Amino acid sequence: MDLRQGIGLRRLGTTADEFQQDLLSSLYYRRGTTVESASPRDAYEALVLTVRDRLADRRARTAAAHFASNPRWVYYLSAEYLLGAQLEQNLLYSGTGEVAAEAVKVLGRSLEEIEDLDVEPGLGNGGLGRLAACLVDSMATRDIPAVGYGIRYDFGIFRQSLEGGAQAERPDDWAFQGNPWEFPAPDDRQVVHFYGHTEPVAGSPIRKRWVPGEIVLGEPSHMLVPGYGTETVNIVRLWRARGSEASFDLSRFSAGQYAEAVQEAVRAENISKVLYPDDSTELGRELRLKQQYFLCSCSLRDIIRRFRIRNQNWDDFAEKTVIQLNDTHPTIAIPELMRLLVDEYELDWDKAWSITRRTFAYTCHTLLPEALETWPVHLFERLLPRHLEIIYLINMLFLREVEDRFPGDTDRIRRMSIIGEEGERRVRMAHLAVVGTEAVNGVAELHSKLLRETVLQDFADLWPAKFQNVTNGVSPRRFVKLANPRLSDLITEGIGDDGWLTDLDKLAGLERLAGDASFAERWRAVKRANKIDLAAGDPDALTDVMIKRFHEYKRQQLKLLHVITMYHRIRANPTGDWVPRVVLFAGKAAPAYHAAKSIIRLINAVGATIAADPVVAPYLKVVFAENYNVTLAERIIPAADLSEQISLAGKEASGTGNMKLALNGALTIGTLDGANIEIRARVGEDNFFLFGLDAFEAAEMRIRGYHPREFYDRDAELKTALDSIMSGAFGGVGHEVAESLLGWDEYLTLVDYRSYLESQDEVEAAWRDRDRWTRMSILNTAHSGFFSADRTVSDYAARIWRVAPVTVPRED
Ligand code: CR6
Repeated sequence: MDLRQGIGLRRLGTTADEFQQDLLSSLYYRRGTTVESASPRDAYEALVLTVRDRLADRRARTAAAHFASNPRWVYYLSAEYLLGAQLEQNLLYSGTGEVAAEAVKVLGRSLEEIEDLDVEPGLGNGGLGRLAACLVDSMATRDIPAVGYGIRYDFGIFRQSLEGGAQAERPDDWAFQGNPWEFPAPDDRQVVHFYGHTEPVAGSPIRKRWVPGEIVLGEPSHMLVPGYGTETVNIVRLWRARGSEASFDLSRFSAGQYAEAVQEAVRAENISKVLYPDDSTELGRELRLKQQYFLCSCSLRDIIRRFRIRNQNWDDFAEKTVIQLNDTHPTIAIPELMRLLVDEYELDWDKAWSITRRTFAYTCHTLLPEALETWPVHLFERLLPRHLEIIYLINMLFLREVEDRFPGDTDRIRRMSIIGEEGERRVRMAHLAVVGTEAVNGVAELHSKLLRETVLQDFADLWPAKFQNVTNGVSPRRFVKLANPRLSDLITEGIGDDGWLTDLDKLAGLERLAGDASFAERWRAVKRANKIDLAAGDPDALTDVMIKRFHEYKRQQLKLLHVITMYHRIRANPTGDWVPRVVLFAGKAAPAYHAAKSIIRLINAVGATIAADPVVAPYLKVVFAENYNVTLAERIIPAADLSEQISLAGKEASGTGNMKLALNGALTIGTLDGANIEIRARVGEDNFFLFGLDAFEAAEMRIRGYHPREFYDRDAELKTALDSIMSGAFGGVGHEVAESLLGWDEYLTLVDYRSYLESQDEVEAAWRDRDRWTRMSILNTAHSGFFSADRTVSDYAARIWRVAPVTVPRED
């Protein structure tokens, strides 16, 4: 399929010469500059455009193939995308890395220098956002027709720095110099309504007219999402909020009221300003809900627009469309689709509801009650009056269904209602998401089981078949091939080809090499070279990493108690045979999460004390790498020996950092939580350091009543560690951390402390036996193939989406 035929466009070349020609064209015609006067930014943008053109070519062929086959589409709705830096990835995916490296010489710069200018889009917070990016990558790789929808935040994530050891936040203006990867599509702009009131429609008991109080425009742009080893290029479409033309008040401007003249436009634009605005104020909560609705309204209208290009009949909508809700943030899409179908397209309620229910699927990503969203009814009433009416009707019909199944069980009805009546009346978004979808899944076996047995138990009783598990996965391209080229080459050599990049189970081919001394030697050499690149400390020391968001349930404080205990042990016995360790932390704490920020502060205080102690410093080093993001993860992961996955069992839904680290040959020390369980089952008990309570024991312990002081009194080393914090041994920092551990210890840190330390002793024993450690490391990689996001996507495709791939023909 040559789309250029008939319009006289030339085919893009594949040789270094041709690439160079195109690079120079980009520089002259699109940057408007010359080789002599090109700035580093010009060189960067010219290269991006040249690479982007090659993907745009494939994108055009993909769109044509999709149009021709009118397939069933997956639409992924997500508040976050952490796409990572694009240039290196797109060079790999377009197969132009080598020619580009050659071609850029004409600009007098190396590819590496240019790549340094490629900043990652800051459009997400943590695992959920990175998962979204891995899934869209794998959907394209598996030729699944898909669009990811999101918001183009100006400030999707803050930049973290340390000031006096404490986290400081600054805005991260990731697109300050523009984002050359993005294609604006102003013609697909959407109009979004807020506030106002509803009015009855004559002749219809159900339909309503919504008279809005505010109108905002959603302007889309898209980023290309190429598949690896295939022709498919999908897109992520991101919405940015703008005021309408009418939002600029010219008469006020003329009267010198400059701020007032633009206030409405500013208010509109605030919708896509930041991700998860602080919701501790009423205004903040309203802005969050506004954002969620903005994403859903724009995306649904776009989805319907796309549907109607090739289809006329609403009966086909649910056949042609599946909309995956990434957590509850886009749940408002359910009543929005009802509103569009009933009020705007005039379908009757039952038909609309049948379509809606069959269209959506919901992935839950948490078990923490505080993370399950609820919105005050009064907020809905003011911001989205029509949606509240629709939710009430959905709820009424749903509760009737419950009553039919469980007659007289009023307690159950109260528990299951979409409207929570305890205290302030609130809309329970997770309930709405379960009621309005065809499938609900958790993100790891344990998580899905706990969802069915605890948080969503009533729903699982009612609709057992609705509940599924799809274990998360990660992109082997980004997190092995791009992040760890040395290991990738060694793997390819060991297995014989690079087919593992799209069929990660092939890593099992490494198993037979686990006992091969010369292979093991090279495996170690790769790790060592990666550690030298990272430059966090002695490359021969055990590199022990804990990289993830800061949250008390993840228990960075437990890792810290281990560090403090090691510090005391070494001081007490300076001539002991200690295993040298570099303990590396990286991660951000939510700006308003004070307890997490105190832990960061204490880590740095302990690190400084150790660094200044000549007895301990040769054996123990604490490093805090600032501003953790995808790019930094790609540097740390290849250098890790030990992966800390030490959340309290039952709290981490899945984790995906655990998978990335295991794939790169780090050994895991972890609890029976989230995907750790599945990692351990695959890599083998002998190759995993297990400790701590399981989820059942942890829940029991909480119920029985837990007194952290008892653990403190019983364990001399634990006592010493906590006492040293309390007595100010670490620059007087950390009182509140110790106090919360001794007072309440929400996440049972002190309970698991002893077991964790014992497990760390086993880590050291294994580390001392170099050959054993290397063998374990190789086996971790060999048996982690299951954790490819390609497998995750295949699971979704087969069990939830029921979509078939569409092959995009190669250019011939
Ligand atoms: N914080 C889970 O906590 C999981 C990811 C992706 C999380 C984490 O265990 O791996 O989602 N949950 O499924 C939410 O964001 C609500 C996360 O990233």
